[in-house]
Amino acid sequence: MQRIVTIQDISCVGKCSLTVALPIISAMGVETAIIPTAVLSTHTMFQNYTFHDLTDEIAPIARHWQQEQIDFAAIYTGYLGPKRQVQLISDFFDQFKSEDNFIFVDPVMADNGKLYPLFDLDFAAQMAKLCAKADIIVPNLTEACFLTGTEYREHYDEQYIETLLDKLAALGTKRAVVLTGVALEPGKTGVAGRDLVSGEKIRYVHDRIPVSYHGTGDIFSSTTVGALALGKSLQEALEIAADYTVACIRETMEHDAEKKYGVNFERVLPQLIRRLGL
Ligand code: PXL
Repeated sequence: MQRIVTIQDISCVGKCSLTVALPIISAMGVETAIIPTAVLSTHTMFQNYTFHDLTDEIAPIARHWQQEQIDFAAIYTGYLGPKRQVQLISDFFDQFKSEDNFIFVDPVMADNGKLYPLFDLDFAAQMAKLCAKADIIVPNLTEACFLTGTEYREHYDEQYIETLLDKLAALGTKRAVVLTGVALEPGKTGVAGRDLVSGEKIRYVHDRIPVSYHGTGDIFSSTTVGALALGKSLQEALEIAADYTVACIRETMEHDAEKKYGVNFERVLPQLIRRLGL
């Protein structure tokens, strides 16, 4: 059985970060080790959330795992808390990266042209250094702009996307850079990326559902990592993840209007499992 490790916060209510990564990747038949970087009562789109920083746990956990010679088929990072975590995660990569595994960084920090609460430009600069150590990165358009010092645009064309991909590639990421939420045609959205080994384009276009639920980026990344750990190609993994995310949104729209509670990914898991032939 494959084992991956995911490093991100645990927001106790709100279906994002570890509360989606753990169930989804586990349901895909992949063991999911975790390092919780912080415990929050909810994610930061709620008001008055609590935040307990677990930064000091990262290095001792890593040391113990080294003593136990534990290894991982993938290292997947998402939302990271205080800035000094980035250096600790970079050290973790040095300790656990091998020839046989891959590092997947979702540089969670921003959306819709704005940084999330608690993040600043210096964090974005640190995150760019982490992206340099990754095999695969999956920023949304806003995150890509903050990572590369590019002006964010609501309306853009293929040339803007290609330039952004050039700049992301220049960060030093090894295998692929993938932009999420790329909408070049009316009513459609998808991913646009580049395989940095072959130079080939990565594209997937699907229906755009004009509602924005919290945590869907984490669902997308978790599913992509799970599919890659199962041996799918990056193109296939991204398609599986995008289709699952869309299915989660459709299922939720029928029942729940409150966006900050996330999507009903649980109800659509059987569909994902069937598609994977598990
Ligand atoms: O889904 C990204 C995410 C994860 N964790 C926390 C967040 C967010 C986005 O706002 O606040 C705590």
